[in-house]
Amino acid sequence: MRLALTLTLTAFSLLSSAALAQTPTAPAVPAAAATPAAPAFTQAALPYAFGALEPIVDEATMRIHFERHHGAQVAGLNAAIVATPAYAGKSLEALLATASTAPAAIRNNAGGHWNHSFYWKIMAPLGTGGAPSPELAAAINRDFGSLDAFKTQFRATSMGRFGSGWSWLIIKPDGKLAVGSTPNQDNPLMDVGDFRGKPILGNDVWEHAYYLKYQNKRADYVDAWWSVINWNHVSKLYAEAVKQ
Ligand code: MN3
Repeated sequence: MRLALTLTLTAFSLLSSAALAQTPTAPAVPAAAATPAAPAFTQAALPYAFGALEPIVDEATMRIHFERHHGAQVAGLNAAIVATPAYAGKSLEALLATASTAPAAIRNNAGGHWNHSFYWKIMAPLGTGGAPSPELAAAINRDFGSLDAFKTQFRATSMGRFGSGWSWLIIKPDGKLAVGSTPNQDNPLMDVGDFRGKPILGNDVWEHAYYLKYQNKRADYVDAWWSVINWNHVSKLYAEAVKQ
């Protein structure tokens, strides 16, 4: 005990001497903050209850889709960034913009996280989603002829996606609206493919989005889905996009 105390005191006096020997010419710089950990991506809460889109999207599908499918993509994205630190600290949008050169785990999970976060918000319980704003309605009429003609094209695009993917309504760089589809978890914000622009509406046509209720009948899901569109939110996205 005495030895330990002596050693401690000796060490202390040595340190003090060393400190006194220094003649700082500049104010002491605070110790550098610890390097922040890579920002973990997190899943925002659903803007409604799991059963809120019944009977169009059933509660079990919503729960599994949100908790397991989307949840796994958020966890997978965080794990992929830990595995490839060059991607740490980038925003989700930045990851999408460079997806063509990213590892598959980054591309797929970043896409999945963005796509699902978007998808939850462009839906709303029956009777609450409103209608396209006059500005959006005018743009739809200008570029598709009518709302019904747009829906017909969107439906055909959704049905034409072989396997898994998404169908989208985007604003192209030239300001025009366009409908198209992307495979897997790709989206029009990625630097891949030639269908690029700012999405304002998108439907998940992976079987996991509809199979429990609609089984193989994707067309029934796509047709029913219009009644839970949050046109108020889609109109807001349109207004924001054309303002930029
Ligand atoms: Mn999905």
